[in-house]
Amino acid sequence: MNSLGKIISINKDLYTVMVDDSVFPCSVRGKLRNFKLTVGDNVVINTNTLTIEEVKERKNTLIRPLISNIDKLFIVVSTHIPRFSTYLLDKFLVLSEVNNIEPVIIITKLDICDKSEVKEIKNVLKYYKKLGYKVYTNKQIRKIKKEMKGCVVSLAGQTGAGKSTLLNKCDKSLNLKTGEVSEHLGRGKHTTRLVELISFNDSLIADTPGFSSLELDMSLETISSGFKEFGFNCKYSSCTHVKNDGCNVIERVNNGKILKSRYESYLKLIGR
Ligand SMILES: Nc1nc2c(ncn2[C@@H]2O[C@H](COP(=O)(O)OP(=O)(O)OP(=O)(O)O)[C@@H](O)[C@H]2O)c(=O)[nH]1
Ligand SMILES: [Mg+2]
Ligand SMILES: [Zn+2]
Repeated sequence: MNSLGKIISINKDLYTVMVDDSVFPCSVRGKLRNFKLTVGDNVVINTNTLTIEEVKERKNTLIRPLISNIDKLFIVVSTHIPRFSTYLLDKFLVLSEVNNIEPVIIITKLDICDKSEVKEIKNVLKYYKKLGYKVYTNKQIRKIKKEMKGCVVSLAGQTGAGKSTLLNKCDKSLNLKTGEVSEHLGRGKHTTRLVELISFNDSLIADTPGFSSLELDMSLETISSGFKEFGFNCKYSSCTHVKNDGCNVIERVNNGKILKSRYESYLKLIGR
């Protein structure tokens, strides 16, 4: 019998496929052998032969870790060890925007962050809220669980940011391994290694390794489109916002309408 399911983990040639509440260990056959299936793929399986027969079109795919069909990206941002980085945050936001994934920003380690620094960070985050992004702290578990409901969610964020810790707070029985952050390096050691979708709270969640080597392999136009406040009303239709000759974006950076660090992230992402 054929059933529609979702790949929740891949280990070498073994594909674990979830159909409703059951899990089937499957292999791949025929022409699909040459196709790189990913966690999150919606597939048709034959429940007698335990083979994947067909893969459905994806709505998006993230690479490193490889995962498809994400509804929401929980961007976990540490305020202290590893240090708060608007650049990383902006990078993940661009990644979400261009892949049509709703981003949710979750701030961690406020308890060990300097009070004055917390104030500064909260001020910066006001700008993101004004852009329409949801921002929570990792203490707001009830709200975060509500965000998950009915969704396929991937976590993203630096190693050591507190992704696994956050999921453990959502559900103790998950018992995900969390790691010590090296004080010296200010970063973790990739405690989470495998990518798999975990089913809980009426949602599917991927706790991911830290995306430490996240590269945005995108064109300048695509990166630019990921900064939603930039808009398209510049002097030139194909403005790259790097020359100060009437560029609307630069003007808005100069008069404080666009957060300076956002613009700096943009320049860094396009290699300027
Ligand atoms: N003080 C404090 N420590 C935290 C918080 N969140 C996480 N930690 C600690 O930070 C360390 C790293 O947390 P993890 O949850 O393993 O980080 P991760 O993002 O899953 O890291 P990788 O799996 O390597 O990507 C652990 O020692 C946690 O206990 C927080 O809000 N406050
Ligand atoms: Mg982890
Ligand atoms: Zn411009």
